[in-house]
Amino acid sequence: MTNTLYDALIAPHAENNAPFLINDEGTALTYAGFVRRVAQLANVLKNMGVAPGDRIVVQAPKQTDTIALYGAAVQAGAVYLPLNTAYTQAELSYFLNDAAPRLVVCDSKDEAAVTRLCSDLGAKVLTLGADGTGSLPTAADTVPEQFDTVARGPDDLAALLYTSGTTGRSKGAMLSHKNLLSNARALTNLWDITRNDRLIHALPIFHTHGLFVAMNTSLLAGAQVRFMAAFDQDAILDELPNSTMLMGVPTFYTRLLGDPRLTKDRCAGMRLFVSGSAPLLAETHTAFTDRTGHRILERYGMTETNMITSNPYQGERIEGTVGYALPGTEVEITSPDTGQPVPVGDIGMIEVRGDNVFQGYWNMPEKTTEELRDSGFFITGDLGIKSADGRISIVGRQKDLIISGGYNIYPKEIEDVINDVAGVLESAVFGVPHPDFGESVQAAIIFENGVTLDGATIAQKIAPLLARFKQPRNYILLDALPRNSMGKVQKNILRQDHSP
Ligand code: MCA
Ligand code: AMP
Repeated sequence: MTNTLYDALIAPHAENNAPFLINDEGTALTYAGFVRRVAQLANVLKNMGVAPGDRIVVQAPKQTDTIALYGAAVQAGAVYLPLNTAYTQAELSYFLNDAAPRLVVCDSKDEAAVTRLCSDLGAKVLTLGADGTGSLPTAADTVPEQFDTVARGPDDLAALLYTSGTTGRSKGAMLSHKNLLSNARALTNLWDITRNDRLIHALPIFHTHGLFVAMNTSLLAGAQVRFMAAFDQDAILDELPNSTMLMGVPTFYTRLLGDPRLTKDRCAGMRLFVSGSAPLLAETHTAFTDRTGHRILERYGMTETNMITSNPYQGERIEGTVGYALPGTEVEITSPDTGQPVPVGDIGMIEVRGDNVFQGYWNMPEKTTEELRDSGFFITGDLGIKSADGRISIVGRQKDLIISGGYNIYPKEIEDVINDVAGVLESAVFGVPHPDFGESVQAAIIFENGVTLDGATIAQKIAPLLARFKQPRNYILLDALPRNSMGKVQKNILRQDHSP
């Protein structure tokens, strides 16, 4: 029986007694122990009625069992659907209705609310708490450590990851076994990841960066992973001398640079610092090199495509550029008007094709057609330049998107929620520079005639509907929104007038 991802990432470790996941308490789960736990969790999935192709929603704390559950979903032929733990019940309800999962694994503290949401959908609920206990681990403890792996081919779905949309509705990106494995292979080779590596893992595991870029490459290479429950600056600094790699968003690096304990000596054993998910400022890149002697390797990707480009491991890493197309991946810069390639050095839309590119959006064929060409090229919405030797620089975005601390926030989603508050006529949500998160969310509000609410009241009304990281940090009450002659809101003017 073959299963593309399981056979490459998990099966080879059945007899591997080297440490794999080392948690905050210092306990190490070996690779062989991981393989056994994956099988136990796959047995739980089967016992819960999960059939091949069924979706499993996971909104649970970062635990070794959470990552083993990803492996179990792969082994059982199911589709893993991780969700940001910050999402509110209102947001969760959308994903549950859209994805129609067979099983939802939630934090123990949310069990009652999630059970209520699931009652009409026929989805079962299991729990996994921040202390590692819950009905999921309890069920896994008593079932066999072997499981008959379900056959899955390269084009079968392995994961469904939601990414917010410019229309305000989140879209589920369908990722196949081939999409994930091809990218893991490309990155492992390019970054030279081996069993001698020890990765500091402080990212969340509900997004591509922490889940696929970090975990799939580690599994493929057999590397050790210092698996932190969350970003913890002290712990990262403590681990630097015993580790070889760190993967993070730019906020990780600006925070580390703000700490005098970040020194060349402390980083002497490190061989690779990777940054992605948001633009890394050239000044951060330079300051990091000056302080540590290491040049951060910046790469670029998307949920729909996995990683697209990377600065070289051997060779020059240039600040402000995201490097070359990964092996097996083609990048074209096209005219947003005609879709035809633009001359070298001109700005255009970044498009990408390869085994890394997803299969389309779940239940949204028209969105898929809009963004994924028949030729196989995916239209990223990012604007870039390709140099004569193929190096890509991102110069802007055609899509209206704010990236805060590596989390993507689509203004349309926030505007829709604010506009529903009684008394609000319209709103415009935009990002302004922020020293820690890169960008911070701001909302300009126009009220209906005769109505005035303060920012605190609006904040209170939208709080149950939007994850905290999406909520505006500032409300600007205006008489009118700046518009161009076509009537389009000029967010650049709002940004100019209201940046700190
Ligand atoms: C936390 N808060 C935030 C953010 N994170 N606010 C805005 N933006 C954020 N990113 C708020 C909380 O709501 C809370 O608000 C307060 O900050 C403290 O929360 P805490 O959890 O303690 O924050 P933290 O531990 O300091 O987290 C910051 C962080 C985290 C470490 C930068 O956001 C993070 O891990 N980001 C990584 C995201 C990521 O993995 N992105 C990859 C996406 P209050 O105090 O008001 O309640 S994948 C992707 O983009 C593509 C594919 C790619 O290329 O990788
Ligand atoms: P997501 O929708 O979460 O998959 O985020 C993907 C988006 O993050 C891309 O379309 C880019 O706009 C942005 N992104 C990812 N990596 C980088 C990077 N290294 N530099 C600039 N933007 C990036």
